[in-house]
Amino acid sequence: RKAGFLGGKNKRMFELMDGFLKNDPVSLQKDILHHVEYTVARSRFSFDDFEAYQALSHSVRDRLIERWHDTQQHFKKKDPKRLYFLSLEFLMGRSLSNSVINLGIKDQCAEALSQLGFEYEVLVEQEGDAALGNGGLARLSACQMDSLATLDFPAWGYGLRYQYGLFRQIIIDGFQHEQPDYWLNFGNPWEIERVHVSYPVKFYGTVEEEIVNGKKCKVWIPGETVEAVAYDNPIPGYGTRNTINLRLWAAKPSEGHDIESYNTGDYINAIVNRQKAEIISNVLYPDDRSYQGKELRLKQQYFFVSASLQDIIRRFKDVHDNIDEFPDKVALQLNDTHPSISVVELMRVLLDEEHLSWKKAWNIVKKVFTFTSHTVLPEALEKVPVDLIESVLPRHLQIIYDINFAFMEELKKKIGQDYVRMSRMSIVEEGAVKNIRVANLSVVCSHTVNGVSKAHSKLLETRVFTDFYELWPEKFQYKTNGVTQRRWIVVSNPSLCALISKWLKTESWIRNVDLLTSLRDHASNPNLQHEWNMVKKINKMRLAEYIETMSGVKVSLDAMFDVQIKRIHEYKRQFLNILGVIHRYDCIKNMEESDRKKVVPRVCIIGGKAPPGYEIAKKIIKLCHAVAEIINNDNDVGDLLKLIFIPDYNVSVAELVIPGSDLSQHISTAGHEASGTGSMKFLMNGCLLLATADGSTNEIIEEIGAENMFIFGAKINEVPTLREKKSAIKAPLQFARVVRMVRDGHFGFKDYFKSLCDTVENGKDFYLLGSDFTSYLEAQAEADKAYVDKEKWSKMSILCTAGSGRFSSDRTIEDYAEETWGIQPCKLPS
Ligand code: IMP
Ligand code: B1N
Repeated sequence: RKAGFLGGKNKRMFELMDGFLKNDPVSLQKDILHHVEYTVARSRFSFDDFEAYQALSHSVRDRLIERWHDTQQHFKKKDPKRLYFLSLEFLMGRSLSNSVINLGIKDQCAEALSQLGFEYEVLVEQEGDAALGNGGLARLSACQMDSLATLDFPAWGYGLRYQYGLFRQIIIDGFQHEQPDYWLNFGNPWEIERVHVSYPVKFYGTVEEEIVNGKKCKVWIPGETVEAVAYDNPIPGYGTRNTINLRLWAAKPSEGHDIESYNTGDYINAIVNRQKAEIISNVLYPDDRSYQGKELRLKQQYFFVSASLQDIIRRFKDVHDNIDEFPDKVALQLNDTHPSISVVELMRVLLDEEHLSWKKAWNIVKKVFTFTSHTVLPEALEKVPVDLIESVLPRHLQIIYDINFAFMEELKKKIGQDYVRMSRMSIVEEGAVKNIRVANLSVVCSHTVNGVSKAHSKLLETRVFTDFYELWPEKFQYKTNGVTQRRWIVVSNPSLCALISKWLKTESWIRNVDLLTSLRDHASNPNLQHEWNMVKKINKMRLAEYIETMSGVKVSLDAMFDVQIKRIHEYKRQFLNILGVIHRYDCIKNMEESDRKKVVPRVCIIGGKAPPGYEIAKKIIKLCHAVAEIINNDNDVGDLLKLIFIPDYNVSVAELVIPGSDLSQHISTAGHEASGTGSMKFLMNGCLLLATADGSTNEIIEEIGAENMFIFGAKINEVPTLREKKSAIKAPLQFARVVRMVRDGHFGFKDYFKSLCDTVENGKDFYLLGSDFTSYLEAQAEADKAYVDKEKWSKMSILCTAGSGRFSSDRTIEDYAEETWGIQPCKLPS
């Protein structure tokens, strides 16, 4: 280990450090016991699993901190262009298991613990999830951070440190109830509080004019100031010492907060008011895809953006005097439109604080921002009422108007006086309520706009941003999403990981996932197939045990485990899945006893959270329980069919469920799932997909072939026509029959389910469940047929894993680095 310069006290300090912490089991044991005694403050002769988890985590944390320091120092010395990934959501899940794998110390930890009388696997289970996000978008950020670290990119993540993460779902009588997730209750060893890294963030107030150096300047006099305090979360790479940072901001009252009240002697009230500042980072919004233009949401967005930009500019200025070089050293990635107010904030800083000209400031802004859209529907695009911005961020509203004015002038030059088109493209939406279209702002101010799959990108070009695509086709790109094989195979499926390494005779695929394709050569090998099936069986056993403890239902391991886990949304069509289950049930009931022997037994598993205010989604959850109640207690059916709802689906539940699944469903109405990433995790784990040709599924088809999947339903370009014609087309009889069973109260709660049934009948059925139903049942029948042919199924399963390499976030990040961000790896010497 090298000290910066070896004179005086530095020399002494260097002498006192005996290199890095060691990773042999004895050193780990010493560290664990040290933390038991001095950090957790328990006696080393009496501590329980949770305390052991804490002590182990602190020992791992120490190792992360060493690497974190070295990495940051290295970045500082090399001064490469850095990527800053701005996201309002990160779904990190558990950190212990992931860190231990990435540090390469799992076996040593397990051995150290077993001699102390503890089991590594049991301690891992003590950790709660960090759930600072809703679903796919947030978990994607987490996977991408893992890849950025592993590939040695000089990158940082920035986000918000919510006190309350995504709500916990509990089910009472089949209904979803939300409980707060106060995840910091037992402390969080994975973060480092930086009390001294804090910035003031301003809100409200007025804008005034001042003369600076003989020039007129705008000055924002804020009405409220809140302090942003940094919490750093080290993100270790795999097979490298590089450890990058995820910096999350927490809101704290600022020193100057409400000085007036102190002066007027209202001491108690002044203290109470201080607490109000903390509300900003209190709670994560639990609705994905619905925007309500809430003041608190806007304040959250601006709060984290303002603090992050102050931090980024400060870091830049530490080593650079010339602000013109900013775009050579900084890339700012907007994860959807949620952080997009940062384009305006950077303009404001450059204009009002750096006193640059508009032209110079705009040139910088245009070169640093890149934007990724995760949405398909135009109506899901974020809009903020002008009145709201005017009150919360008065100076920003002026700048937005100025950006829009300049853009409209530029547009006029290019397209002439086409006012209809101009009003479509304007950042300002006129109407009864005047709104800022945040997506338009993001497209105008970014040099690159990415979609999250090939199909999504096409939709962006032809439906969502058509006018912009015509104007600037070169701005538009796409990077198909990916997931990290470290968490989704190595951490969550250790048996499969070992099997793959054995057959590929290397562990290199963990960093170089393309190597997985070599599994294709062995897909028909009976030995591999046998071992492969054993691994699946072990994982199914784990899952079956979980199901039994959670729901009391015993499931057969011979049954096909058929899984749909994701947020509950009408477009994701969990309702279609349940109607399919009802159809299967109905068939079994009406069949001759002798025919029942031919039925392929199924365990249908559904899990996911409904946004708290989304009534129809909540009814779908209740329907699942109501149907399960009847089916699971019907002796005619027995092991042939079970329906299970897994409550409180989250990242760690996914890590358990995905490896134990045979079949998984990704059945959104085509054209609605921008990408989908759950499918990729199943694919990696050798689980077959039953899916519509939507989002990234289209690319999975390209990679492993439709013959190795069960694809059904209308295609993206067929959906609009089907929608127009649907009132003229009668739904198939089978569909009408199962919906009728729900309507007639076969599963109880007749009145309650009425509005749910109404969504798919009487000419409505916006998500086309009726028109896709027949082909859905056919695909299900195909899956049954394939499942009984064990050899065929095993081969298909191996081919899934073999073809999953393209869906690694390593590939996504490499593409972004090269085509969008222009950054290079910056690796710590080992
Ligand atoms: P998809 O909708 O199947 O593409 O799901 C994407 C990913 O989001 C899943 O694989 C999970 O990692 C994550 N996810 C979805 N819903 C939840 C949730 O309620 N809690 C935590 N993670 C979730
Ligand atoms: O982002 C994922 C995609 O794989 C999914 O297809 C897509 O639905 C998802 C507002 C969202 N889009 N929009 C959101 C999340 C939170 C929020 O407050 C919108 N999530 C997606 C990753 O690309």
